[in-house]
Amino acid sequence: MAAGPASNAVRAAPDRAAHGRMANAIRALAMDAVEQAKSGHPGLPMGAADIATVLFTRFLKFDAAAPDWPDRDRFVLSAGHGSMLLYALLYLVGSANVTIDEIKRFRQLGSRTPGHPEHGHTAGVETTTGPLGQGLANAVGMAIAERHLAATFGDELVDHATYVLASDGDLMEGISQEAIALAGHLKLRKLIVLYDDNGISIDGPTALADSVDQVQRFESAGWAAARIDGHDPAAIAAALEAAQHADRPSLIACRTIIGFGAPTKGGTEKSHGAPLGPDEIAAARQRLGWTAPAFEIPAAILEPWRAAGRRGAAARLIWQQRLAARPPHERAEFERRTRGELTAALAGAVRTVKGKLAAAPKEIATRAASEFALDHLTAALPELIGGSADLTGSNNTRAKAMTVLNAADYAGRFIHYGVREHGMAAAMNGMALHGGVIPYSGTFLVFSDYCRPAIRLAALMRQRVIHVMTHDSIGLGEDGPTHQPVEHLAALRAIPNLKVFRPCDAVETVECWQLALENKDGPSVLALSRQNLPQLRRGVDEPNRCADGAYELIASDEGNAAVSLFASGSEVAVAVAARQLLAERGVSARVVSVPCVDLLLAASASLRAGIIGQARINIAVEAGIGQGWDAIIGTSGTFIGMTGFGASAPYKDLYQHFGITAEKVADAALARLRASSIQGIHT
Ligand SMILES: Cc1ncc(C[n+]2csc(CCOP(=O)(O)OP(=O)(O)O)c2C)c(N)n1
Repeated sequence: MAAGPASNAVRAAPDRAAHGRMANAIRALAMDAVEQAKSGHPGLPMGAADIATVLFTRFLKFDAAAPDWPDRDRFVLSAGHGSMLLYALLYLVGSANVTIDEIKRFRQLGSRTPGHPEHGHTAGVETTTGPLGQGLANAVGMAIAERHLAATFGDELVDHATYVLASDGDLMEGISQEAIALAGHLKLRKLIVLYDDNGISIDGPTALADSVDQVQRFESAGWAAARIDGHDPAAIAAALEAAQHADRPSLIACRTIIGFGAPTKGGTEKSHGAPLGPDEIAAARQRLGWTAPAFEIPAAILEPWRAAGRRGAAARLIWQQRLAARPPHERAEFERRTRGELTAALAGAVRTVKGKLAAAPKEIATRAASEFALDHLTAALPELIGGSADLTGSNNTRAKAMTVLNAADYAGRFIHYGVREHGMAAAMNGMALHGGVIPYSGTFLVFSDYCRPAIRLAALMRQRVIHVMTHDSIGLGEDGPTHQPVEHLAALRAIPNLKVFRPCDAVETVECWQLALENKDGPSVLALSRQNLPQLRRGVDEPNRCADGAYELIASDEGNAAVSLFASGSEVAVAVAARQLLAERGVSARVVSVPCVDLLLAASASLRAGIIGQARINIAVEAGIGQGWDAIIGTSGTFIGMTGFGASAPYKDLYQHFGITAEKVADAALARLRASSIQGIHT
C-alpha cells in the first residue's frame, strides 16, 4: 500500500540518549505539576512518556501553531486521568494556550490544565476524556469521519490518522469491545491504538480482575496487533511505521512501567493517582539524570520539542495550497462543512415538508414523520450521517436515498452500528468532534440509558449530535415494561445543555428536527412515538412554532381559560380531546403543546409566563413520570402520567389501564374546579 502523507512526517530518530532526555521532560513536568497541585496522576505520563515522545516528534502530523487544521492527525488521550501527559506535550511543542504557568496551575480554578482534559477549554485537546473507554470509542468515530470525508472530498484534502493512547482501564470497560468490533469491521486502517500495557490499575495489578490477552482480542476483531517494549524508541517507531501501512486498524500493546523512573513507587499502583512526594521525586530525578529545577526544561531539550511542534507547518501550508487550488464551489463546500454551518437549503426543505403536510395531512407515528422529514433534510444537508443500533426499520432513520457506509464504500451515509448503543453514541461524539459531518442515529428511548455517558459528554463538550429515540412511552405496547421508557424523559432533561424534543405530530417533528440541526452547541434527543398520532397542526406556519419549547396549540373558546392543559408528544392529542370534553361541560380550556421543556425553561421569564398563562388550573399530561413538570404547572398543578413501570398489552389498553385518557384529564380538571370554587366560598 502506498505510504500516505502521514508517513512523510516521519523524521530521523534522535539518538537514544537525546530521546531519553526529551521523554524525561514529560516525566519531570508530570511529577512537578502533580506535586504542586497535591493531586493528580503521575504514573501514566511517566510510563507512557517514551511512546508519546516518539509519536509526537516523529509521526504525528500536526502544527502546534494551528491546532484546528482540519487535516491534522488526531491524538486522543483516552485515559484522561493521565492528563499531565497531554499538557506536558502541549507545552513542550509550543501550544499557545498551555504555557509553563498553566502547567504550574494544574487542576486549579480557571486554568487551561483541568484535572481531566476538556475539549473546547484547552486547544489541542481533541475530546474530553476521563470516563474510561469513551475516548477510544470517540476515536472510532473520528476515524469514520475521516474515511467518509476522504471518500467525499479526496485524499488531497483529507488524509490523516487517529492515534489513541489507551490504558488497561479503557480496555476493561465494555464500551471498548463495541468500539473495537466496529472499527475492525469497518477496516479503519488509519486508526492506531497505543495501549499503555503497564498491568497496573488503582486496586493493584490488573491480574486481580483481568486475564484477557488484548492482542488476541483485537486480532479477533479484525485488527493488526503487535506487542512491543514501550520504553524502546526504536521498537515504538517500527511498530508505528508498520501500523501506518496496515490495511486495518492497529493495536500496539506497549509494555511499560507505570511511574517509570520513580524508584520505589514505579511499577506499582502507588504511582497511579497520587503525588509521589518530595523524597521520591528527588530520587526519581537522580535516577533519570534530570538535574533541572522544578518546572524548568533546559533549552537544549526544549528546542527539539519546539521543533517537533513546527514540524507540520510546511505540510499544512502545502495542504492549504491544495485547498486553494480546488474549484471555488468545492472549496466553499469543504469550508462550510468544516465550520459546521448549515446550507441555505435547510429552510427550503423544512418549508417543503410543511407544505406537503398541509396539503395532505398525515396520521402517522412521529418516527414515520421523522423518516419523511429526513428524506428532505438529508438531501439538503450532505453532512448528515445517519445510523441505527440494529433498529433501522423501527427507528426509521434511513432516508430513502442513503446508501450504506461500510468498508467497501466510505462515501455511504448510513451506518449499521450493530447492537452497540454505547459504542454508537460515543462514535457519534467522535464524528462531531472531527467536524465536517453531523451524526444522527437511532435506538429505542429506553436504551438511552446505554447512550447516557456519551450523551452527557456531548453536552459537556457542546457537540451537535442528534439521537433519534423511538418507542418513547407505554405507547409502544406489547413489548412491555422492559421496553417502555418511564423515567427516561425526566432523566434526559436533567442533563445540562441537552435538548430533549418530543413532537406531537408530523409538523412538530420536522420543526424539532430543524431545531436539533440548528442546535450547533449541544446534543439533542428526538423522542418519537411508535403509534400513529393525528396531525394536529393544519395549514402552513412559516415560523417554527416549537422554537420557544412550547406554544398555545389551541386557545380557549372564550376569553380567559379556566384550565391550561400542557402535554408533549403523543399526549397532546389526549389534551386536545380533554379540552373538547371540558368545552361540552361549559369549561373553557386551552392546550399548550410542550415539545421541548428545556427550551421553554430557558426562555425569558416574560415569554415563559406568557406561554404558561394564568389559568386557575394547570394540568400536565405525559406518559412518563412527573418529575420536572412542576417548573411549568407549579406545585399546585396536577400531573397525569406514570408513577411506576408499564405493562405488556396493546397500547390503547395501557393508556386506559394507567389512566392517561381524555376523560381522566377532564375529570381531574373538573374536580379541581369544584374544589377551588368550594374553597372560594369558604374564603
Ligand atoms: C468509567 C470509569 N470508571 C472508573 C474510573 C476511575 N478510574 C480512573 S483511572 C482508573 C483505572 C486506572 O488503571 P489504568 O486504566 O490501567 O491506568 P493507569 O493505572 O495505568 O494509570 C479508574 C478505575 C474512571 N475514570 N472511569
